Amino acid sequence: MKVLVTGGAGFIGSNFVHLTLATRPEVEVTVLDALTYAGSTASLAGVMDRVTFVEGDVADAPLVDRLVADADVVVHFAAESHNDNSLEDPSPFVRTNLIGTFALLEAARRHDVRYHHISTDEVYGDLELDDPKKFTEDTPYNPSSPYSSTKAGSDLLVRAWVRSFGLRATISNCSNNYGPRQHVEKFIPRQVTNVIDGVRPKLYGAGLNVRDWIHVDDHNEAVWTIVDRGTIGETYLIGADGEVNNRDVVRLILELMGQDPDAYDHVTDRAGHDLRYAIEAGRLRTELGWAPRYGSFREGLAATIDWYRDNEAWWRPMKDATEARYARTQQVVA
Ligand code: NAD
Ligand code: TDX
Repeated sequence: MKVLVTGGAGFIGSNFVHLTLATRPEVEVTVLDALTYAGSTASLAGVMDRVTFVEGDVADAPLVDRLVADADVVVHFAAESHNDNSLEDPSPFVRTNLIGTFALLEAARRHDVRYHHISTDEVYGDLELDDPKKFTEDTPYNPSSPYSSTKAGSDLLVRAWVRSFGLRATISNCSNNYGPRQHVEKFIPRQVTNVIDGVRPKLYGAGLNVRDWIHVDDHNEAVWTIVDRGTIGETYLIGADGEVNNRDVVRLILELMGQDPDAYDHVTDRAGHDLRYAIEAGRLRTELGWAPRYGSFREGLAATIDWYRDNEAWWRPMKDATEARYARTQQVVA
């Protein structure tokens, strides 16, 4: 089987490539990645000689057409992925997340190639802290940010291509991922690398916002489960019942790294900051038989902290520029 992995030099995509090569020797992997600030071939260290790597843009329709024509399956991870960046400049989000997805859908339609679309729970907006309900496949779309609205738009393109053109596609909407090779702009790697550098973690607002954490390998196992056994045209929510508020995550990072759990700062809150995400993954569990392997967030987080301690050469080149960007918009408030 030949798989085209877009965004395979980013966080989740590179972990997907490593997992695929380790567990599915029969699969031939081609990676298409533009190597933006968020992508690096260093994330494919050790496997570059086992993949076909193409540096290019998912919005480059002729290139995408050629690569999709040669694939049996497309798994589309490539995206502009960071909410804070989308508030500063939405334009690359519209281009990559919408125009890029459109180019892939048109190529998959022309060549009748199976397509799997990677998306996020953020398309559903947010929940109140005390809402007993979680997001399900039937929750109405209600995105808050330029990032999540472009992801929502891309999901709707996929649904229309299934209905109107018979595209053989599935969609998955996953909750917040953590694990190795996540960019230091994101919450957990930012705080872990701050602590390594002797800098206090930075909590947006009061820190009561809740995210539903899942290990990246559990997400990627679920993606393969859907590619293997998912029903064409369906959407599957992926989550591992990992709800924790941001303050508790920061306190746990500090504790696991041998620091005072109260040694963090509150900084300027994110505009439009979603309060809570929570996934009900019943369809994936009961219909397709998937279950997460990482039972303990504490253990998964401890292993992730070890990865950042052991791989400073991977993250150090991006750390200063990331913090300089944050310093322009965020001040310590308490
Ligand atoms: P990331 O920012 O770490 O990686 C994105 C990758 O896409 C990078 O390698 C980048 O170079 C590449 N890319 C960006 N623009 C491109 C373009 N125009 N053409 C080709 N390649 C391009 O993102 P991530 O966190 O790994 O997210 C991957 C996917 O998973 C995204 O679709 C995101 O919406 C989705 N998702 C992420 C999470 C999460 O918690 N990180 C949760 C749910 C869903
Ligand atoms: O320094 C920080 N301090 C802080 O309190 C940062 C960077 C974030 N936060 C908060 C904001 C969020 O409530 O932590 C939470 C997580 O923030 P991010 O890592 O930016 O993730 P989020 O905005 O929840 O979106 C993530 O999950 C869904 C991914 O970045 C998306 O790509 C995915 O779709």
